[in-house]
Amino acid sequence: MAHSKIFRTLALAAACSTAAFAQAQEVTLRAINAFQEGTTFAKPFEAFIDKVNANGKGLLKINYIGGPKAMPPFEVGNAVKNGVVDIANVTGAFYTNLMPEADAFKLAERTIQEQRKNGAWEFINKLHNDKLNAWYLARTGDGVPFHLYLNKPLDKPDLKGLKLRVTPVYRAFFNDLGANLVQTAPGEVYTALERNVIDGYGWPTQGILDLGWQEKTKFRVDPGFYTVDVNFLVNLDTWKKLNDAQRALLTKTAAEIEASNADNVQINQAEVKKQSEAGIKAITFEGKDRETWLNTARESGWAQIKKVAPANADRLRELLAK
Ligand code: 173
Repeated sequence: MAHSKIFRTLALAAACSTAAFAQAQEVTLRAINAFQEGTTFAKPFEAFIDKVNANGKGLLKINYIGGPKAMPPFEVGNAVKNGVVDIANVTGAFYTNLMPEADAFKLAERTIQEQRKNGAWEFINKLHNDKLNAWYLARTGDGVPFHLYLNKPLDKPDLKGLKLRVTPVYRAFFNDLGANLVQTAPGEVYTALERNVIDGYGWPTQGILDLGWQEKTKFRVDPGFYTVDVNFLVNLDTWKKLNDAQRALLTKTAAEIEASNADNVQINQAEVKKQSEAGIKAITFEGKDRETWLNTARESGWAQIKKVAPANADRLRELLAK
């Protein structure tokens, strides 16, 4: 009797200490989103958080602080760098102040899966390590191009006289075609349209109905250009402190989310249909105009990278372009 009682006591103590150990091991990461909660470019990250939290019990938890109301989009890169947040969802265009090379991610003509094979991911991860104190965990947005949306007609690839809302994504291209530019965060586009202070704006194929912009938009210019990059970044000190199982969970879940980039082709089609139902008309450049539009986009984009990141521009083009 005495023996079995001692055994039970020891077993209980062991169980308790295992539980205590597991609990001490669970890490909570603070997450921020550069895109408004629930909108198109926030969603893959939100799906990522849900999956990690469902599968990470006792190991790792992500505390989702939220979107641009919690932090202005152009400050997210700095917050990751300084460790104010542990993980973030943010496009390269919002952190070119810290990493000029981030303006090149939109110029990728290879999927993230291809980039993980040809060394592009590794090169770009190293840039994030060095310049942003971050680990480049995932890239979403593959397969989604950008467009110019307008409230004035346009019959050729010439933007003279137009005042356009931009981010670094569109800056060199629209500038080289003669436009006047004003930079805003996505959250200011609706008001700018409403007050007629812009004639148009750059934005991807997806997402313009999220914030009601279809009410204030007449035209979409086709074809689209470039490819969206919306990246999951982890503060590098946080990343290094995680154990193998925690890192493996984040890496595996990131790969699952990256696999769903393949859905974008279909989502683009559905989105174009919704735009058309909302009354947005396509202005489609064909033949020589189409060539001028796309070539100017690409060459203005790369010329800009050469200007702001001369040491890395050629290597980035080799790795990202075809
Ligand atoms: O705000 C923007 O137009 C922009 O740069 C962007 C980048 C990726 C996805 C959506 C918007």
